[in-house]
Amino acid sequence: MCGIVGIVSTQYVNQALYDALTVLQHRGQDAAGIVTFQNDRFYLRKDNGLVRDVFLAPHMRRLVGNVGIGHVRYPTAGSASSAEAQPFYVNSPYGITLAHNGNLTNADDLARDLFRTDLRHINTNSDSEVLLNVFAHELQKLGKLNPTKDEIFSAVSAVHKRCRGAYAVIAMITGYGIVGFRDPNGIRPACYGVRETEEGNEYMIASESVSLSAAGFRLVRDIAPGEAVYVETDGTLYTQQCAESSRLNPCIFEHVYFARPDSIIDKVSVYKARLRMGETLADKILRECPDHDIDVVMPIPDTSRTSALQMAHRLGVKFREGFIKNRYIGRTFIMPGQKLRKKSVRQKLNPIDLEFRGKNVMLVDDSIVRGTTCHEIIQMARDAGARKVYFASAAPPVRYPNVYGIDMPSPQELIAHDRTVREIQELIGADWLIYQDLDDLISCVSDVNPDIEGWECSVFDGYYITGDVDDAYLARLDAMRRDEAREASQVGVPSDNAIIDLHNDED
Ligand code: PIN
Repeated sequence: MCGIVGIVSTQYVNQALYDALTVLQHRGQDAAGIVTFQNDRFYLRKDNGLVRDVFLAPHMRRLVGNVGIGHVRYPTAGSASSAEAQPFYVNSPYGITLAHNGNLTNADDLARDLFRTDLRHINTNSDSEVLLNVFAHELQKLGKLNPTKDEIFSAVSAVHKRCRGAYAVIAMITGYGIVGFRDPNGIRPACYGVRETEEGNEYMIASESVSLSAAGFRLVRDIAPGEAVYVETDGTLYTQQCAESSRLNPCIFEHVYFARPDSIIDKVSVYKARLRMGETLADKILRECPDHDIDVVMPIPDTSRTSALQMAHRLGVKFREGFIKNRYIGRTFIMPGQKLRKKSVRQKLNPIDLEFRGKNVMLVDDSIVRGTTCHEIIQMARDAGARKVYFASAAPPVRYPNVYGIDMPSPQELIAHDRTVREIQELIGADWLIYQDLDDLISCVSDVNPDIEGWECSVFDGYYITGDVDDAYLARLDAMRRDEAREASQVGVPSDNAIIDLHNDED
């Protein structure tokens, strides 16, 4: 998962981009980058690390200009080195830089075509570099010295024709402006907003609305699936639908876990969706076990807090914070073995024993992926004196890999892959395990925006909306993820292939 932002302003954008990336930091802590331009030159700074570590004062001073884009990266399959930090740059035509969130499912074929037919060289394993070159090639084909908005939109149309998968993109065309677009299913989020100033309108395009509101931009709307938004350097904005056919099928996992609760995505409030997840879970508990003996509902911080709160309210039982999270924990390094995992969970979370002693506790998490942390947490609850430990997941069982930009472990590492709920309950050591039903989860995010035709739920149901994901593709992806995990564990690099660490590591 990654975060992207682009700004056209009446003043220098370096600080505003930095601030926006900080607000989007939860979407990726692995690498960060900003590129700006002034007087037909662009200025780029990118590296591995958190926003606060990548941009020091001297870097910021060099990022001059009123137009720029930025990126925070969480690595997806095939991208791990600092050479793959974004934005990517290609010098022809015009000088284009690009920031991408998502994953192209036909990147290998595209890379081959780019080399053989378009005579373009791809120097990394990143599908984002492929996407940039497709866009650049399609713009170059038009052969114009100065690109018009229509030519830029037609290059986006050509990208839609060639690229498959998920992509929310912001590209900057040096000297001209920025263009943001979303794939024809709108899988990954992107929205834009305006800030009216005396000098004229300023625009921001970003992954999540929270980065707009935090910087004083008013959310105008989400970019529609297949649509492009082009903002020229003088602040003139154009929009156009660039896909032949489009349907809005946003990723449901944004609401489960990735997005910040103070964001609104495709008109759906993430916070409200999480509240509803707590309600539907409570209703399921009451359906399945009307005489339950839950004394207290406890979130596993942080994401699940919203759902847990509402679940407790609906059940009419106490809500308590039983686990306190250490906000200052550093990165955990992969060292194979259960011992380390145990240590890292216990470093991150500490129980308040009093809240557990003699109680039947219902622990709530946003999702269960590998199941390793919940096993440890359940044991901690028992050690703290809980009588019974129940566990609820605000999301359904995660059973399938994600190919649209969420770095899930390989299927064999997913605890729910090929297992029943009772088997999982036993493995994690809970007295009772309850999962959200997929229909309920969908109901939590639906009914707000009639334009949403369906949800991208592949990690739960194994259905891949783009229609091009076959067993061979999944096997290749799996092999790549395993190789990366093996390499990472050999050299002892930070554990950025584990979804469990995504928010926990650095915040
Ligand atoms: C962590 C959110 N959340 C916790 C991410 C753990 C799965 N894990 C997904 C649960 S936070 S595991 O709230 O953002 O800090 O099943 O893979 O062990």
